[in-house]
Amino acid sequence: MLNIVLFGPPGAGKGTQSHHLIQKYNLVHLSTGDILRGEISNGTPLGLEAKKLMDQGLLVPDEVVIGMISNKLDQNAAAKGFIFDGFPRTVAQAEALDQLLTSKNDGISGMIALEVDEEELQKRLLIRGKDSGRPDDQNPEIIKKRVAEYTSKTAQVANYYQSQHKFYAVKGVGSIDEIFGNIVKVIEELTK
Ligand code: B4P
Repeated sequence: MLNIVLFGPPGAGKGTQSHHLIQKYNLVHLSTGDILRGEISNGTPLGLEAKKLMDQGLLVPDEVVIGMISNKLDQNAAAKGFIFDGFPRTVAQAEALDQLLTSKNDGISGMIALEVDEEELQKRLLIRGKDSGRPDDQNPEIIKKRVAEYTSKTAQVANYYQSQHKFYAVKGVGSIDEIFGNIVKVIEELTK
């Protein structure tokens, strides 16, 4: 199976590139951000709890997102592979994902990290905030908080995959097609 972790700070283009990748490789897209926003719009207890944290730019507890991913893996047992978008965001989540996949005789093929500077991230998210209505995209202070959460809790997830020799960095600035082409080159190497 082809299992890719698409990694990067908020607004790096993970969601954008995931949509292209699932079409090209016929994979299942698992975005914890999208799943959580689905829970919020359905008004579930989980969604109500998650919203309080997401609106402040904070991460949702590990056990919540790990449980969600575990359910999605079970629901998609026949998948050819997965794009993990926005997950894992902590080392505990990365360890849990490895355990879940190992129990299915599977594993992560590689992590692809989109590299984008903070000024560009701010710009992109504020533009998206104008149309998306996402509260976490509309306030520069909340965006800064999300980037701070990324720096303090999420950036180290790259070291986790680096130590397994599964880490690949791709420049995340440029046209969407150009970035997609560079991601595809990494995947072609991985699947040779
Ligand atoms: P996410 O939904 O994962 O949000 P994100 O990091 O902002 O999105 P992404 O990087 O995918 O941005 P996109 O491609 O859309 O998380 C939201 C919140 O959910 C988190 O803050 C947290 O609270 C919670 N959460 C989610 N997962 C969690 C987990 N595992 N553990 C704990 N909490 C979790 O790109 C952004 C914008 O840039 C778009 O408007 C796009 O059009 C634009 N763009 C993309 N590529 C571009 C390019 N090349 N050039 C110019 N613009 C580009």
